[in-house]
Amino acid sequence: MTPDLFADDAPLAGARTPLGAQAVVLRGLALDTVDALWAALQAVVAQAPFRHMLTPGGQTMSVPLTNCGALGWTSSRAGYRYRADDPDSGRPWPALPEAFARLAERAAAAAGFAGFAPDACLINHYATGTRLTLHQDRNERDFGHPIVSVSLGVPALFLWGGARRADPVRRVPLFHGDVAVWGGVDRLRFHGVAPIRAATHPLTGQARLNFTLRRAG
Ligand code: MD3
Ligand code: FE
Repeated sequence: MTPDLFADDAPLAGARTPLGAQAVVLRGLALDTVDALWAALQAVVAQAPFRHMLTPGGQTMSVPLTNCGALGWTSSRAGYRYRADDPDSGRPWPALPEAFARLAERAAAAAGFAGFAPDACLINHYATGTRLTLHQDRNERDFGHPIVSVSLGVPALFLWGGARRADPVRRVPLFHGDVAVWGGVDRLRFHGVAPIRAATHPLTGQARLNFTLRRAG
């Protein structure tokens, strides 16, 4: 029989799932501020809608994205880079909402990274069947800063690899309200998201939203 990683409900809020020496999932940490996060997200998306970017190889990414904060992550035929303006509108990215910054600081501190002050937030929108292939996050200037990730909506299977692409991958379910923090020796681990299974969530419908808060500049 194939074990079903989503057979069980989300772990109790407050539980911690260690992924590495300096990487942890803080279960349900965002639940007490979801309404503020969701309202702020709607305001960001109204100014900077989700869009499909091209990979440097010319493929369309299956997961549309947008950004908020002083810097936003972009991909194009020219490569990956952070930039201060939205290439679709020419305007600065929407400001980083207070609710995002406060949660990021709180999560980072709870994971042992005191004083985290993000200047960039990449927001991914997952529809049923979409996925994120294994990759490293290495476009930020200083890998000494951690990254904080917040999951909302339908669950996902997070793929947690090692320092090399070919290293074995652990599958970790991520649920609505979970917050992951990784830095230090785990900062450059390969990771991805398995294809999203059909599901419905009362807040997000069929979608999963993930935002990653970073210190990019
Ligand atoms: C990486 N996003 O935007 S974040 C990305 O769910 C990205 O949208 C995924 O990878 C998403 O670049 C995953 C969650 C996460 C959690 C723990 C990690 C990424 C991690 C630990 C080490 C490295
Ligand atoms: Fe990533």
